[in-house]
Amino acid sequence: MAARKTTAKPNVSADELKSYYKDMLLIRRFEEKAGQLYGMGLIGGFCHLYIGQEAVVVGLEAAAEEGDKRITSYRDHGHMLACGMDPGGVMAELTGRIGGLSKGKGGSMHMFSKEKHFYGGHGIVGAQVPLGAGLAFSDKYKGNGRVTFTYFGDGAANQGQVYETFNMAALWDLPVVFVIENNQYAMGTAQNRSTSTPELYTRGEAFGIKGEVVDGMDVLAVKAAGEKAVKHCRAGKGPYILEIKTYRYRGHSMSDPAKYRTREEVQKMREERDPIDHVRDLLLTGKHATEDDLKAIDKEIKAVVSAAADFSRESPEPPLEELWTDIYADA
Ligand SMILES: Cc1ncc(C[n+]2csc(CCOP(=O)(O)OP(=O)(O)O)c2C)c(N)n1
Ligand SMILES: [Mg+2]
Repeated sequence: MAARKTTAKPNVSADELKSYYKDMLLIRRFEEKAGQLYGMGLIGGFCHLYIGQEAVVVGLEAAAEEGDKRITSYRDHGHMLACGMDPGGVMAELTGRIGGLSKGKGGSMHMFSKEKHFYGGHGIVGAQVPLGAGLAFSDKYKGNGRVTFTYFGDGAANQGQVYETFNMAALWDLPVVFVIENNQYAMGTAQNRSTSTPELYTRGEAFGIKGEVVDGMDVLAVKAAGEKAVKHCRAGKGPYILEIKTYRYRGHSMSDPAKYRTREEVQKMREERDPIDHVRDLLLTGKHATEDDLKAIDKEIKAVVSAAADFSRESPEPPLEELWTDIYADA
């Protein structure tokens, strides 16, 4: 990806820009804190950080309306924060405490929110794709005008169940936006080593599904593409594919030896393409905010994240009896 030229006058209000800045910064600082807690041994099991990819969820949430649904993979903390789930509840789930969104029994990959229409958190690569189409099927059946954002990775895009889902979603004109978060790697495998046709946005062509490629380091580009996709779905025209080109700065998970790419590659992306720095530049060069305004936002976000971290350490571990609850649906 080429270095970006900052446009001083984007077609967006100062308040909107500030809210994207805040939302992305919350994810960044939250994930950094989660990384620290993991290093201190307070988080067990798997933990996949989203740092670098923040503009994807924040841009798409800006295109969503109340009642729209979202479902994603195990790299899910950013999605939860972006749709308004409580940072304390997410962090306490990471530390396995009763105050966590799954009462400390699910961990990083298994959190849900009925209220925010967030359907997980799925550890099996690609498993959320047919489930996302199922959610869209239910909305279509009810005729409620809602859309489901079904997120998956570039690695998952090579899975068979994705294509069975594309077929059914197109056949039934389901209101689902398939969001391929192409961060260029699937664990330690670069896309060019695993993928015969790298233009993932064309993968729906055989089923008659339109798609487009989007700069995932530019929150405004993501929002614009999201709005177009959502409009298509709400008009009853069926599914839409967005291949969003992004990049993860951290390893696949906390236990990644990171031998498959150079430090320089990561550093270059951070320096030239960072999605948060981009909005920061837009705010400053457009005179929508001063350095002091941004410092105040940074302080506010830090306070939210440190309160979440405190809660995640103070909340007790679930009592043993909790092992037998939430197993079966209420009769
Ligand atoms: C069915 C299945 N196969 C393999 C794995 C192991 N696995 C976990 S994540 C992953 C890579 C997925 O990469 P991608 O879809 O690009 O998502 P990203 O991690 O980059 O967000 C693999 C192979 C799994 N969890 N499930
Ligand atoms: Mg990937």
